[in-house]
Parts: sequence; structure tokens; C-alpha cells
Amino acid sequence: MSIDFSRLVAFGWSNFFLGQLPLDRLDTVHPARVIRVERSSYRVATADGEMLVTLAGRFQYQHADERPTVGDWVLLQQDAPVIIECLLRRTLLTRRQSGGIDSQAIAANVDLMLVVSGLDAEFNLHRIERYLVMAAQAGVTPLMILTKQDLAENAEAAVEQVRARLPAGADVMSVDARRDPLSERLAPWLSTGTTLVVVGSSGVGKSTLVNNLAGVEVQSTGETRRDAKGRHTTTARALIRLPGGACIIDVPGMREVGLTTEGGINAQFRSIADLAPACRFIDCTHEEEPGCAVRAAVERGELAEDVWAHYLKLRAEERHHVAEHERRRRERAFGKMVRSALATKQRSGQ
Ligand SMILES: Nc1nc2c(ncn2[C@@H]2O[C@H](COP(=O)(O)OP(=O)(O)O)[C@@H](O)[C@H]2O)c(=O)[nH]1
Ligand SMILES: [Mg+2]
Ligand SMILES: [Zn+2]
Repeated sequence: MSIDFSRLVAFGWSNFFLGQLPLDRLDTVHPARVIRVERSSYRVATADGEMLVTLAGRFQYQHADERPTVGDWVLLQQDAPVIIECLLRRTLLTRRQSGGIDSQAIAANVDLMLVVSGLDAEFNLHRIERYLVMAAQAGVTPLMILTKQDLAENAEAAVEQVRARLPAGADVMSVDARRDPLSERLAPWLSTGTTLVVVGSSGVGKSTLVNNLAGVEVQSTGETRRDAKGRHTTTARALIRLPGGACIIDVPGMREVGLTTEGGINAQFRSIADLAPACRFIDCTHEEEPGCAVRAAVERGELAEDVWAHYLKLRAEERHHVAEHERRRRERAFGKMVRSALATKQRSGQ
């Protein structure tokens, strides 16, 4: 059977994935993109349309971030609705699983990260910076969308504050996500084959933005997210095709914890990472050590004190997290040792 690749191109298919097809097995497998994940159920888009599939058993033995996620290109078995392989990813957004340092895949093969933040009372530069760390870690260019412009006291000033923290190539704009013509304003980023992912805290207007771009209500917004008992309903992670040809992934229930890693922090705080080689000690923490080039730059007014303080805070959080995980791991290992010693003792009848 021949595959109509033009249909896959509309979902972001490219030569990067074409090059991974097993040419000797093309009559027994076919490529598809994962467009929705809900627990163990996967919806995929193939050249012949959408279908529901499950994972082959062997994925059970793989690390959590190696299992297919939304945005992944996968190979399906020709004669059964089963994902048998996950193709190499161009980019991958991960988050730490709660209570561990193992990472979990959130969205794959994304080109642009829309970081959404509100210009209402919730506006917080440090929170925005966390998402920028996450983008740096994933190797994806961020585009900052500051929503609720209509509720802002001074949207222009906020835009400039954010701009000062952006890495090269990134951009920022303020919008009213309910009313602005966002397809027009975001047009340069929405060409066919581009995949965007929307991240940001709950209530900032992510679903409003996705609906605005889609031109219809594809995601429920505001209080409708809660069920009759007022609990947040868990919606699935989904990839939605926009009228202009781009794909967009909404990630509901994204929390800020566990977003950072040491590598991501260094990538976002380039100015600090660039100064570090000039510190006297190779393992300088840039806190109290003599001969610290970072602190010297703060004292000379060349590095904003606030940037330095936030860097220290994120790094301390990251180290605490890693240490905590290690402590729990040891506790578990010790418990196991004690239990097996007891079992041995019982067996020998003592
Ligand atoms: N005033 C104003 N309200 C907005 C804007 N964007 C979203 N909202 C409202 O904020 C609430 C939360 O939006 P929602 O899209 O559900 O946020 P999400 O949790 O990030 O998906 C809804 O009541 C929206 O109508 C905006 O630009 N201006
Ligand atoms: Mg939402
Ligand atoms: Zn230092």
C-alpha cells in the first residue's frame, strides 16, 4: 500500500521523519502523529484519517519519557491498531514526575512555545522566567503572550520588562485573548507544518487563545473546567489543527513545579553562566565565595540584583529537589534490605 505523504505534511511531517522510515518494512507499518492522549488511549492522525490505537506491550518496559506523547510521530502496525515504534524527536518538552526526578514527556516535535501569562494582578516576572527556563531546556524558541491587556495598568511597561529577559530570537506581545484577531497577529508563526505548544498557569487564558486561533470552541474555558463538585476536570492533552495550517498543543493542568533543571537554568541565565569561568573557584556557587565574578558584576551594577537572586532561588530549589529524591531512594533501598534480612531470618526459623 502506498502512503499519501501530502496528508502527513499537513500535520508537520518532514524529511527528518521520512529518513527514519524502515524502507524494508513499508508494507507492514505506516506512520502517524499522536494527536490526543488520555490515560492509555491514543488518538493518531494517519494519511488515511484518524484512529484510536494502543501501545505495544514493550513500551511498558521503557522509561516514561520514551513512551509516545502528544506530537510524536509513531509507526503503526498495518493490520492492528497498535503503536509499535516511536520515531526520534526533534524537540521534547518534559516535566519532572511528582515526587521524583524522572522526567515525563509532555509534548514532542514542537517548533515554538507560546508562554501565556496574564497582565492582571497575577503578573509575575519570576514565574515567566520559569517558563523561559523550560523553553531553553527543551530547545524551543519561546513566544511570550501577555493576555488580559484590557485589565492591565500599563501593558507597555510589562512588555518591556519581559522583553529584557528574553533570549535571542524570542518575542513578546500583549493581547486581549478573547477579542483580538490572534490569527492575524500571530500569522508569522503559524505557517503549515509548524507545531506550537501553549504553556502557562491555570486561568491565564490558554484555552481562550487556542479557541481564538481555531475560530471555534475546541477547548472549554474558565469555570466550565470544573465539574459539579468544583473539582478541576482533567482534560486530555491534544494537538489541534488550526485553519491556517499550523498545529497547536494545549497542555491542561500544567503546574510550575518540576519545570527546571540545572541545564535549563544555565541556558536561561546566560549572563551568569558566561561570568562563572572568571570566578576564583571552579565550583563557585556565586553566593559568598571570595573572588566571585558574578557577585562582582552585581556590585558594579552590570548584572541586575533581582536576576541574580532569582537564579539562586531556582538553583536552590533544583538542588533541594534532587537531594530529596536521593533521600527517598535511599530510604526505599534501606527498607528493602531490612525486609529481605527479616525474611531470611524467618526462613531459617530464628
Ligand atoms: N479580560 C480578559 N479575560 C480573559 C482574557 N483571556 C482569558 N480571559 C478569561 O480568563 C478566564 C480563564 O481563561 P482560560 O482560557 O480558561 O484559561 P486557561 O486555564 O489558561 O486555559 C476565562 O474566564 C477567560 O474568559 C483576556 O485577554 N482578557
Ligand atoms: Mg485551559
Ligand atoms: Zn561565582
